[in-house]
Amino acid sequence: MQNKVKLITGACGEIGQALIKKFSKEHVITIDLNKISSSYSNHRHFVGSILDNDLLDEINNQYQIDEIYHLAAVLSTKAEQNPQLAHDVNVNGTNNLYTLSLYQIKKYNQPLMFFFPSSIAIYNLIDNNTLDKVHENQYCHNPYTVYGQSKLLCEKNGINYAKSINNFDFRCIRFPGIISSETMPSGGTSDYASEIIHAAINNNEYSCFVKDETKLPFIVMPDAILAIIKLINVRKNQLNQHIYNITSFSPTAQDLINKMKEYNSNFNINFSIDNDRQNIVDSWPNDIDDLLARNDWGWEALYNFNNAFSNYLIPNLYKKYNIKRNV
Ligand code: AKB
Repeated sequence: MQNKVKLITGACGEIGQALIKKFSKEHVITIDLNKISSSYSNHRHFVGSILDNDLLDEINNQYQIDEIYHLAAVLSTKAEQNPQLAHDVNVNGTNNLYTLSLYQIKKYNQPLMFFFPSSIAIYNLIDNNTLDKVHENQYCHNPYTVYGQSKLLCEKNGINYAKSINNFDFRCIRFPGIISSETMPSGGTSDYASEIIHAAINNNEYSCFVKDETKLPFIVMPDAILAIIKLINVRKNQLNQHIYNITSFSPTAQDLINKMKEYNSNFNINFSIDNDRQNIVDSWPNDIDDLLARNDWGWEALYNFNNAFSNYLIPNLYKKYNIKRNV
């Protein structure tokens, strides 16, 4: 019998690439529409779609899977532009992964941990602008975007399977915007944060598509990965629920710009507001409450707003772009 494997979908996305690195010594198989650039000896990559049932059957027949990290998704801006694609990938694709999990549980009669990244997009505060930190059960009845609706539906389906199928261990984090020094996001709406940072470090002019006062919760990628690893390693009986908020800092777009001006005083920025994207971020909370994650599995971000820049983003960006001195 071969070793059990972890399956990562959406492996070429930002979280996927970081997670593969983290699991470099473990037996991992991955799926993505794209070829993967880095590969480890214990890692087999399938180029294909989570909508391709033949591919999922092949994987089901060849492997025993004990953990699934289902990261493949169409993000908020792209989903609004292409709702049918978003529904197919985000809802039908996730259902296919649930079905694969159930086959595996039946075949091997072993627990299967299913990690699902949800998002602050499941909240809708478009008519309720509050400065309070939003709790897991608030404002989540009618997400503003197709993306938020699909994430919420998949959360509910995951919880229902976990309630009815003993070995199905469903764990989910609602992520804020994630900022990485390694990769650039695409298709999302919180992308402006990474775009500001990468543009400033390269001394490129940037046209910001949201207003300067726009405020969203964010974390940096090492904390996103830390959270996933912490959540999946905690004993199931320690978890009081399936879904957890996590966050670190909540800057405005102007705070991000000011911070980058500390590193590049010549950074040139203008605003060209995209009303559709502005409405999306206006529907999301300014801040979220992650007390449940702190209490149940000891969540705590390593990075705050200041040291995220001084200790993680800036040194790594200088390295990545081969910048020898402060720009
Ligand atoms: C997006 O902007 O769509 C994502 C998210 C907040 O889930 N980054």
